[in-house]
Amino acid sequence: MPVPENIPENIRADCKMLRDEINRHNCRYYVLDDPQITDQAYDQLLRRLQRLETQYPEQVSSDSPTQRVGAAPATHFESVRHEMPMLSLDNAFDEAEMMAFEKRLNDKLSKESTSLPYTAEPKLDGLAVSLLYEQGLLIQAATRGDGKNGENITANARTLGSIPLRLQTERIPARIEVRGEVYMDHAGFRALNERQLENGGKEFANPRNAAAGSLRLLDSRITAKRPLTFCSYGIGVIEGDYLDDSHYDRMMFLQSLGFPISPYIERVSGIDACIDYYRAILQKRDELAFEIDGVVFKLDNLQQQAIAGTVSRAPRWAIAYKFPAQEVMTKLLDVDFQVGRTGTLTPVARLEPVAVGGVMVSNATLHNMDEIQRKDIRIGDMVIVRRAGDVIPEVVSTVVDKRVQDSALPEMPRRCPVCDSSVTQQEGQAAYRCTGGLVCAAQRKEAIKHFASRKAMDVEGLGDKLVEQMVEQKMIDSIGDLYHLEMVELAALDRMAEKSAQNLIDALEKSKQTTLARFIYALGIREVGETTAESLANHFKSIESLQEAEIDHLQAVDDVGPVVAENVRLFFQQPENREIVGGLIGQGIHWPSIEDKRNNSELSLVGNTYVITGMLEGLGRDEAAALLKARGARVSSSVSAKTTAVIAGEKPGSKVSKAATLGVPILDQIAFQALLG
Ligand code: I6G
Repeated sequence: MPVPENIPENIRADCKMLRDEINRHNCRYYVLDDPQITDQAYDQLLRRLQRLETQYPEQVSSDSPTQRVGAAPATHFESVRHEMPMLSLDNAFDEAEMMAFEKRLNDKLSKESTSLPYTAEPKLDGLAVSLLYEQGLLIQAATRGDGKNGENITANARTLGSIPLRLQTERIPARIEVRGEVYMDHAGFRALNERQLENGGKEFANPRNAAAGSLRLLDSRITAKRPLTFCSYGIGVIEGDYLDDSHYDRMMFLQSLGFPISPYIERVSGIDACIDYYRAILQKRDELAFEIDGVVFKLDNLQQQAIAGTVSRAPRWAIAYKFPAQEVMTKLLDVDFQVGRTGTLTPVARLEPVAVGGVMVSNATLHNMDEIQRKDIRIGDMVIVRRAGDVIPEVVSTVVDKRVQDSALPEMPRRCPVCDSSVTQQEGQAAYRCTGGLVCAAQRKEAIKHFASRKAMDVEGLGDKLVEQMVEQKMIDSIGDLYHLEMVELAALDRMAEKSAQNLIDALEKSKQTTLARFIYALGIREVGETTAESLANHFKSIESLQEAEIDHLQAVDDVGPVVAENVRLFFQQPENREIVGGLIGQGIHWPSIEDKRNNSELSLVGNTYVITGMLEGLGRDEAAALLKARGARVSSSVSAKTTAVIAGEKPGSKVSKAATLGVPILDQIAFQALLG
């Protein structure tokens, strides 16, 4: 290609350098999961390249990282014929079906129950796409469609940072088709749905629908804003390069070309090891950042794959061992209303019991009345219930086609189902509240549970069931009564041995030594979380000053806006609350004075802020945070220039690279121990 004369050599070199640099960081982020620079630094590189390309439009090439913003809307998607059909996978739902799979393979390979080698990886719940590269350049992306013909979604695929526009290594096949899954992780899905609601759009029912909908938008500029990720799982067409005979090695080859592969990919030997792998991934399922619906096993040896062959639309050499479904249909029997700590009434669906994701579910949240109306959910309907990640089960939608005639819209009760106080709705808010305050047993129970919880007063052994029993049996009425509890009363409770009663008394005694921040948090003031409680404690330094604080003074505190300030003022305006606080202190709850902290070598970290990342040996992250806080430090979840140091255990995340970029010191476990003395 002739080089236009008017572009100085140094500009061309700068553009190339920036493109290479950006592509290298893309690879570190998406492929190696080990970013080296902050998002801001990455954006700066991209903006520098954009400025140069605006000035010298001849420098813009289709594989430039600036070209991921999307193009003008299309009118339709063209149909694409897959050179090699995109097959589907056979499923197994239990161990017997896995055994049958292995037997079929052994028969085909004329083997007598030997341990065949497999490649195992989780099955992402997204949608399959094919990416075609010629001479290292992405020339076409297509959906799976019916397996023979898909839709050309090249413009949309180009907007995903995890899809290389140009392959990065020397050993590039002349032509290669990479197949994989496009998905949306939990965090991206939640953020997208929030944005959809804010903009008056429709929520997506699950991450899979959100990914499919986003990838099939005619306007790729919108796709560019959707949190989609690609992860490869195999090779389709390939020309002009020698490939290994092992599927696992081929996946490593794809990684070396710049394609993300599953971080959980493993080689396993024999069906028993496959089943162990399945169980291990099933256990991890709720902790993963994205949804998976099973595990895929593939014969690792390509020659064996060829012998096993393909039946109808699925290869005989692969199987998806599916997890129990996380979305199921069941009947909505009734709607009850649960009263929370601050009096909010949450509609709760009572369901015909059903197994969701391997767990029996008979209750699910309906969030609030606006949600019920928006989703048009009625008692008697068949509804879709979903349980994913560590979130509580929820009713996602109703199945209108199955609606019976006498189905009824749930109604918000006018009086609290627990204490019969009136129920009100504040203007502009979706929530309805019981006005009973501490008169309401439900609010009292929740307030006590919160007070005793780990991040508040941390009363070991005082669990939810016990609190409920004690309130129901009128042993306690409020948090003020907890420290009056006596052995004899406790030992008389159901399933409470004398030893456990004594342990609880000891735990209550131990909890009296606390921090002002924990105490403020434990009081359960509306919208005062841990961080706000800490800011209030550091600012006011005593509960007395906090009690007397005026709105203006409260608003001068970090993290405190008008709503929180008003909540704090209202809380301390109530004579009963002041009485309870006074009573608790009278019973011996105490904390080190914040003034003292600066002089006390035990509390020597006042004014410092730490971020903890990775795994510390023999110490949970919460415990490490507690040790720092006990010495007066603040613990934050994000690194900024104001962070004193990052404490990095094993397998730290991107926080370490961010700290390095910002020049924030990084302490390993030994340095951390030294810091604590
Ligand atoms: O749909 C699929 C998801 C994941 C697959 C697949 C896969 O491997 C991890 N592998 C094959 C061979 C096919 N579909 C056809």
